[in-house]
Amino acid sequence: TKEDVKSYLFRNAFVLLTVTAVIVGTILGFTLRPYRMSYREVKYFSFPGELLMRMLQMLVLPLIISSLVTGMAALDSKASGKMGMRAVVYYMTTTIIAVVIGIIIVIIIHPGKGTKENMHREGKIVQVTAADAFLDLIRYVLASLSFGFKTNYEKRSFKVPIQANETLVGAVINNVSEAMETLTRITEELVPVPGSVNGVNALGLVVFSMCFGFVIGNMKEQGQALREFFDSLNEAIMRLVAVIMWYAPVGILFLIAGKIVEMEDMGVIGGQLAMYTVTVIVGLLIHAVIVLPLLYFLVTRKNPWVFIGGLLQALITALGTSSSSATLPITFKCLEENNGVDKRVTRFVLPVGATINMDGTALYEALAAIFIAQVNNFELNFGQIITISITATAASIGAAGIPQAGLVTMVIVLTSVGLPTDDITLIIAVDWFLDRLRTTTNVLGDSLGAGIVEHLSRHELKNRDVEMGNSVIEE
Ligand code: DAS
Repeated sequence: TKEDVKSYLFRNAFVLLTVTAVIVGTILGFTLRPYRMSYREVKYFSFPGELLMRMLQMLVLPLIISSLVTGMAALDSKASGKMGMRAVVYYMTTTIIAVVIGIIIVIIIHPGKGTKENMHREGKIVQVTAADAFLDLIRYVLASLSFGFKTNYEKRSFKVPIQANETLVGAVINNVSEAMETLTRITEELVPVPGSVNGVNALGLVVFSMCFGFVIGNMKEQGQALREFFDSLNEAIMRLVAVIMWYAPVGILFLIAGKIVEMEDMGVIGGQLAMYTVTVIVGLLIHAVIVLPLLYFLVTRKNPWVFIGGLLQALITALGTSSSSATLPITFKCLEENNGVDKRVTRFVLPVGATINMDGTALYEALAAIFIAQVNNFELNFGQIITISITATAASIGAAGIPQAGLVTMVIVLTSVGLPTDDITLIIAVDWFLDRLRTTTNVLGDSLGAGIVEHLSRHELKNRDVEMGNSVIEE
């Protein structure tokens, strides 16, 4: 119908605008670079981009809470249990595949060449065994649960960085607003991350909102008021998202241009680092362009490229913001409106995915750790490679969906095999760029996951519709 044609054009106008924003932003950035703007000028110039970041972040918190609560409340416990299982199996499988790709690629391409000078660094390398890591974990949990770790245990007495354990304990929050501060603190303590923004302890919020939604879902009439409240909150947030989407192309343009204007000179980036960058790109491409679409096709028998086409705006927003949390509102819009994914699935699966499922980050962490080992002439044995793959998975789960969080959780991976954490500085120069690519991969993984989980859960969803007397749309 005429309406359909209109909405089709409308949608594509959006995608076109966003793609144009990336191109114009890149050109503008490179054109202005030679003028060497001062720090202050760059800040002013990047203002429209910063504004987009902030607007999106503003929505993340109420969006995560309202969508998870309503998502959980809309399903019966059996359906949510099954759906949750499917999501977790998908997350784990794809994350492990990503890690394996990262390891294989970095071993084959071998971007890091140890030099004589690097050999002196060996003094810095501390051997940490799996037993050390395990003992530290137990000590930490005991200390923080019963005695308060700050007074009785000096943080530095742990061989394994405590933030790995803090992630674990952080899954249970004692104060919703405090949860939002935790991550910022951890981030600031470790490395002064350039351009880091206030983070949200999303994992704690996810767990809390799920429990809350589960309880309300089982409350029958008494829960009705709360169900309606969160439903309506969710709807209101999504309407705000619709407004912000109009501004998104402008924001993305300036985010990209601003970054190009302020980035370090390419000349500083040596041969090894360039090779490393290429290796990361190759790894991410294999995962995002081959593995994930193939998996989607094998499970659903639908064309993955049509699905990915509907996601373009979310993917470009991820590229522009380098934050999967900030992209979350747009991911919702794309999946629900362009790809018609059931809201009960997106609400339930997306916030969890954006928090714990980070294929790009996992691939990158394993790859970067092995690169650092190569630079240090540090021979990794098979056991250490396994350790890296396990800790890279954990580190990607622990990383928040904020810019360069993956760089911070790298510490966990490096320490697990005794590599010097100072060497993270070797890769900082290119991280702003690689961060954007891995964030895009992360968002792609979450979105395809929602499509896969919806397909696998179609019977439960249909049964629930029948039960609730909703009109069932036949496939
Ligand atoms: N940039 C993060 C994200 O939002 C993760 C990372 O730093 O790897 O996905």
